[in-house]
Amino acid sequence: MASPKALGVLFLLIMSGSAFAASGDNNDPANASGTNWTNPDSVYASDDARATYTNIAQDTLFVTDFTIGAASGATIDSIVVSIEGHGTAGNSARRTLAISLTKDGTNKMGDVVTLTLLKNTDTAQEVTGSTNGLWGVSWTDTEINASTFGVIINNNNTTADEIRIDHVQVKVFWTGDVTAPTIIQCHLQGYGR
Ligand SMILES: [Ca+2]
Ligand SMILES: [Ca+2]
Repeated sequence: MASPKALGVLFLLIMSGSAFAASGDNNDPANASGTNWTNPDSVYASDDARATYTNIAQDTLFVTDFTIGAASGATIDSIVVSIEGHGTAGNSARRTLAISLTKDGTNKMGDVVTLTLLKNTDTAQEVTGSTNGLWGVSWTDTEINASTFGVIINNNNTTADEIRIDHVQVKVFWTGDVTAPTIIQCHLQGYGR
């Protein structure tokens, strides 16, 4: 039996690319605003505190600053938006949202996709662009990592039935991490003697 001293113990920690971000991670927003939306920043977390909207003007809810952390030089393959919330109307058209993406935090880019919320029951639902997983838009890692990248949400209906959104998340899938892995810690203990 080898003595404990003779046993080599190797600890190796490798970090790749940007700090712990991975393709396909769920990302939470850190910025939200919208005229006539009440408590817009409630969309940051799934906690049953909700942003609500009862106006008939279809004002935009801007949700940005997702800190995606896509690798430098990566090819952006698809973008998935998840909306957790519900509506109060019996008529499903009055629980329907129009969802699109933005690069600059203000203007819609590419596809606008509709999503019908459930009645009075929070459920997280995922949506992707109708043309392809990129919402009909080309994206660079710089654009996807920008604090102004995000989701634009509008009530798709002009009635005052209440819309309630608990949580908004974005998943971005990418390939081609061109950043070489970096060994940041290496310990060799008790090896040999
Ligand atoms: Ca909830
Ligand atoms: Ca919430």
